[in-house]
Amino acid sequence: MMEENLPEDLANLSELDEKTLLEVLTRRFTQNLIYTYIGDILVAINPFKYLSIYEKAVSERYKCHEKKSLPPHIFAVADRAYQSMLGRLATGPKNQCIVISGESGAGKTESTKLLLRHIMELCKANSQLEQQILQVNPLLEAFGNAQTVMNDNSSRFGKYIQLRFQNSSVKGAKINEYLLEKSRVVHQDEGEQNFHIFYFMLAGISAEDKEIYGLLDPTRYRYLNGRFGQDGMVQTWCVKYAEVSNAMDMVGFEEQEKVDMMTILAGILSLGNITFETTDSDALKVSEASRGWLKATAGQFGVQEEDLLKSLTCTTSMTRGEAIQRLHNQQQGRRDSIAKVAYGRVFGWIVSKVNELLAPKVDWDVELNEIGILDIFGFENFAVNRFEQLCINLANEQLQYFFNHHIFLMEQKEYKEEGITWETITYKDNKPILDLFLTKPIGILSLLDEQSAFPQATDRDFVDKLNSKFKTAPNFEVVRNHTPLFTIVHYAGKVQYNASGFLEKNRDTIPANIRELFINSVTPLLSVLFAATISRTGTLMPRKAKLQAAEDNFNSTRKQSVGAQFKHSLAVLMEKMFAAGPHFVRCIKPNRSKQPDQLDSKLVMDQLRYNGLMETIRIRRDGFSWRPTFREFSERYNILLLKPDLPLDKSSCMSILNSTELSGWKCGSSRLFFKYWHQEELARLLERLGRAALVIQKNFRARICRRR
Ligand code: AOV
Ligand code: MG
Repeated sequence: MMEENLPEDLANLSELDEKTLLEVLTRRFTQNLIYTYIGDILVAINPFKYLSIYEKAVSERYKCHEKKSLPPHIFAVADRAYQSMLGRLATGPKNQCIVISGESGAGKTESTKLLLRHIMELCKANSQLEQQILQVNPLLEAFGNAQTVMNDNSSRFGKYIQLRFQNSSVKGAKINEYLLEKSRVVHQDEGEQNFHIFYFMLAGISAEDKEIYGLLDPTRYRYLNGRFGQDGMVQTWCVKYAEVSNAMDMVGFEEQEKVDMMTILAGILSLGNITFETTDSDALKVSEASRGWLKATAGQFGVQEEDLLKSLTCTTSMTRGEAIQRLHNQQQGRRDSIAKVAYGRVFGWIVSKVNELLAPKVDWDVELNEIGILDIFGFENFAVNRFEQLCINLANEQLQYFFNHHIFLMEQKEYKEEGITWETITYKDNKPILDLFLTKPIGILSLLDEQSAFPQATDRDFVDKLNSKFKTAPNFEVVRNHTPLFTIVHYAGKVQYNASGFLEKNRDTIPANIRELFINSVTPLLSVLFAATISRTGTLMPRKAKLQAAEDNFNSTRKQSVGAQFKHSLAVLMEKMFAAGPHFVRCIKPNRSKQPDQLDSKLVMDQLRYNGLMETIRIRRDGFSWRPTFREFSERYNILLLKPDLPLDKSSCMSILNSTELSGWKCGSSRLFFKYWHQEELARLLERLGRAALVIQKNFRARICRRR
């Protein structure tokens, strides 16, 4: 195939079959052309190497450009979202969302960073706010990303970044985070690591600070599996630590807050080294050997040693208003929950602090428009898949559904309603899988909640329930095994889940005495984290508002299970996204070994298939992605006839269209049907008429004013 046979837009392929599609993408990839359009959708193949296509000179060219005039690029998506928000491109909602999907390691987070960078360039943000917004990423990645077998920098939380604009300039940002994988703090599978920040800190901290925080030889920490930097990463981590520390300063964290954060992290590491042994009376106690760690942890957490000991070994329960204490024998589990909850709170606090610092500083009545960028954890299928993978994969199902809904469902529904001749394109609808998870009262999450409410229920009971309810469901498979296993046939493939720990993780309760322990900490940040209310919107509330908010939000969400909370936040997110103008980036992973210049045809083909890319090409080639109503269209383009007071109806639309050379559009009963490129052609006509139109508009307004 010659260069000229490599289309930049797959919707222009005349011959369409899987083989051709794969061949085009492969050839483009070998020429480092990682981006390809399907109409207005961007397909991006992870190059796993540095490409010179992100330099400043390039991003300059992609400012307010015409899509056809430049090769496909992630910057073009940012530009389009920005122009759409400003209403420069077409009719439709002002708020925009960019939805990035793809499996783990496909390049979503890197794409997000490039999008952010380009949008900041586009709006020529004032340099401080711009820098702050850009610095949030290294900070969140340090605390929320980790090495997994699929991705060396895998996002272990989902995020929706909302950039807020007043006209064309950015005024602030807000981040929503979803479901940090806290269990990673205390356990990592083979070939995986803890959150980056632990390694960065241990590698980058000065000898003096190490002493202050009470940090010891990194290979001694059990939560790091006794491994540290065998692969020659220490130098990199050291640089990263400086970067994170710098990012914290830039975003606006105070010195004391940084010190507290690091001390808490050090405390978590020491805590992990506390072990237990059986006493003569068969109870468990802290082993003699780990007395030193107990003391160290207490110091780092700023709590009394006896209090820490008590919260590790005793359970307090309230019976008839009286606190009853009893020894329990799950110290190890207790130790790990303390570590998880402390880390989770630190992460939540960072996000809330960032939101506080980046909140738009404008009057309340100023109208702000928004561009949201969604970067979640990609589809995962490991050797062992746990509760976290179930939630992650559910989120991916939801995104796939969002894509299908926009691209196939809504569009084809409108052809039918409006009497457009159309040969239906079938696509793989994943609604049944979503229903399997979300239906009330018998979806997987509801059944999980039901079981979680019984203190005596086991993970086995939960799986038995699933088996009996879903044995005939098309996307569920029963697994006969003494381990509680079950299989879900996801849109992106079959995943076998191990339900051990599901109930406990779903309940995620913090024992009362752990909370009390931390409230009494002399480390200011720790006591704030446990005393203060972190509102649902992610901001720390001032003390006054606290009680009320505690009633309103916190308590109610606390009582909810993790599954129910996640389901709720997904629903809120979807509502927001459905109301915005969507832009899609579909990331493809070229190989499993994270190598440059290697494309595994089978792996890529699988992704093309489950993403529904063949069908997407077909609908973008034959279909009409822009479908304004007569009113919307005439309201915007009547000006092309230099008669702004024409009625907003079909006849005006026809007059406008007949006055242009546009072809290939169709007319329905209440709306017009256009190819995505028509938007640009009309925008160009508007621009050409711009000056004249402006003058006319001005005169028109003046006339109205005089009349009044
Ligand atoms: P993900 O976000 O989709 O996975 P990342 O964006 O973290 O994946 O990408 C994984 C790795 O691929 C990065 O760390 C880079 O090394 C490389 N990479 C991705 N995109 C590019 C690019 N455009 N140019 C150069 N290298 C790239 V996960 O978060 O695991 O679902 O939870
Ligand atoms: Mg990621």
